[in-house]
Amino acid sequence: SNEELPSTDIITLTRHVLAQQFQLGAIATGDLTLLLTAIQTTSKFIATNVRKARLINLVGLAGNSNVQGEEQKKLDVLSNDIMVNSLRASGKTAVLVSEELEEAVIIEDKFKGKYCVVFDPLDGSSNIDAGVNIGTIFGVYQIAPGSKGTISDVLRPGSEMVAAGYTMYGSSCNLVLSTGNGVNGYTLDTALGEFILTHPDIKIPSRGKIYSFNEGNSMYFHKPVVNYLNSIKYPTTGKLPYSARYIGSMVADVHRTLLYGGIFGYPDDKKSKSGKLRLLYEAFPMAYLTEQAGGVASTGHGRILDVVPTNIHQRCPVFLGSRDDVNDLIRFYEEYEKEV
Ligand code: P6P
Repeated sequence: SNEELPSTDIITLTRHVLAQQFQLGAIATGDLTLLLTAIQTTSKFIATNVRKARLINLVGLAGNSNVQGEEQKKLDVLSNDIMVNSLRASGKTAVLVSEELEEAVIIEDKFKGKYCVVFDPLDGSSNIDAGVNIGTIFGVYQIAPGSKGTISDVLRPGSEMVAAGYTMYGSSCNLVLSTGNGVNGYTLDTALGEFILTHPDIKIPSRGKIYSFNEGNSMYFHKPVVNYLNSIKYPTTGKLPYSARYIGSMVADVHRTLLYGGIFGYPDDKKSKSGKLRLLYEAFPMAYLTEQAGGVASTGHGRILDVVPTNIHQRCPVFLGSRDDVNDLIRFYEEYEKEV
């Protein structure tokens, strides 16, 4: 019969990454692929727990113990524990930085590998009760040649990352990843327990029609941001105004920006002098993905990926998205800096 035969050529994340590593020639030892497999496993665990937590919250169980009566760990703590344990057990990591941990984790020699992973295990978790999409954000450095794996291996510009990605937990579980050769999106097939390639070679449109800022901070915004926003809300050149979309969960706002185009911004302002988003495990990975998808990611004063971190939890202003839109914003900073 002519009904659609199931595709026998499904491309799993692991197969796709391996194929890309082989394209890089013999240097690929498979270590990065194994590390990414560990990251995939954590994403599946977290997806399950996020879904379960929604169910448990929905049935409105009393207090904060779950059906087994165990102490209900906060989801972001649980997600952090899953990631630290899985990444350590992979034997491929040397240094871990988590939004949940004040200090970096230096992996003991027995389990030590050559990669450093910086991550926010469950970004936007304050939104979970509202059913808003939340996610895991991660970036990967290879330890510097000759280094044993210390904090200095992660206090490096995002341009030195070898991979970055996020997993978004929503109606489906989407993992978006780059290992330096473009950006690909995978969707978790829960029946197979595999991430399947669904968005090959994501390219962000050169210009969009959406701006994504928390305008509740408008009274604190610096002049260049005010002037830029006015230019797209009250266009004088006969163009249509941009549409406002702000979810308040970085993974969801960035995912929409990568697919639809436009600009996402969390500026520094009079209230937050370096903005709110963290440099290592929010700004760097999202800037890496944005550039790999053909977009621009700026602090307003320079390329996000060129920033040299001095503290693993420092914050950074973020403007990222379509090339033409972010360049428009940068021009307002350049004009302002000429005036002062
Ligand atoms: P605001 C979530 O708490 C988060 O860290 C990011 O996911 C999100 O982009 C940002 O904060 C939202 O912050 O101040 O607009 O609520």
